[in-house]
Amino acid sequence: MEERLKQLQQEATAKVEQSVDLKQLNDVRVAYLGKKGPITEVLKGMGKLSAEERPKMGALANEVRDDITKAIETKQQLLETAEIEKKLTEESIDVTLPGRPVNSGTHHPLTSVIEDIEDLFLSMGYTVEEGPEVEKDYYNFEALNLPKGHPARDMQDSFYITEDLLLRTHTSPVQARTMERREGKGPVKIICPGKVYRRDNDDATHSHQFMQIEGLVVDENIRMSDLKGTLNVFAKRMFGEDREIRLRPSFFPFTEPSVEMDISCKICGGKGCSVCKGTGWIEILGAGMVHPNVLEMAGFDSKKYTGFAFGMGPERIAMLKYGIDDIRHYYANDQRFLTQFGQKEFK
Ligand code: 2U9
Repeated sequence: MEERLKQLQQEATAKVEQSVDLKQLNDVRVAYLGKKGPITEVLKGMGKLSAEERPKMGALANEVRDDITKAIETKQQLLETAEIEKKLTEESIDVTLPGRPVNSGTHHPLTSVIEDIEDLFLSMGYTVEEGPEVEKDYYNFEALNLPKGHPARDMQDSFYITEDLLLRTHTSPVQARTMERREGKGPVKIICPGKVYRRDNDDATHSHQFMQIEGLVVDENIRMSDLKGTLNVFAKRMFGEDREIRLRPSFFPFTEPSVEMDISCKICGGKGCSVCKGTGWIEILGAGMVHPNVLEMAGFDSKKYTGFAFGMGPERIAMLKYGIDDIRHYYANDQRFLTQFGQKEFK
């Protein structure tokens, strides 16, 4: 029996040594130490031994089993380490490889121009106000001195949703709503950027949806000279300190008197060219003193308060600033156009 146990020990440790992976090693464990293995088989024959031999053989069998177990454990550790190392070398990455370029977006030119204009007026103490694009007829027209039947509110020119609701045709209703919320108390000093809608056929200079930025100042003693000074600062900061402005008389239902503002043409320096159509001046925006009817309808006492307002189209401003020749470029989402305005490049 002693011979058999020693032989089993030699055989098992040799097989443990020869195992090349964890599966083979486990097969050895099951074959030699399992319930149906040869060591169990040998122990079953212990009953036939004499009383002196039995404990000796028992001790030897335990020793053999412990030896095989230890050999398996040592080999298991070796194989596990080898497996981890193999995985690490196979899965290693080359950290010296150059990175893949990532496409990063840029500001849309209209967004840049709108943010520049916002920053400019914020620096002069204005706040930015926004409002709904689906607007009530009252705020879009009535409150702005455009009563029912006024030619400027022709059904053909606006997108009506119901008899009383339409897509706003300008951002002026935002000013009307803001004034109403202030309950007749000045000062009001706001700019209102946003999308507006008109029933136009799209071409190089018209779009059924475009942007506007309007401004409104209402307080005691606001005069035309305040408007002119503000617009002069705006024109010079936006287009360059060497630009001159001029105001021409105009008409808007919500302002009286009303004006249109031109800036001197930078291309020809006032001599006349194709950009300024030979006049030396370029039209930039409309403005005027807030009509007393508009002040009263929003709950302001027109004997105590006066105000000025102005409105401009960021598409036109960006066209002049960047030399863009077709309004449809803004909405086509063509990367060849868009990438010209950001600091970062699409790759
Ligand atoms: C209130 C009172 C007065 C807003 C004004 C203009 C003149 C104007 C257009 C120019 C070209 C917009 O982009 S455009 O189509 N706007 O000329 N807008 S005064 O006057 C207001 C607005 C609200 C309560």
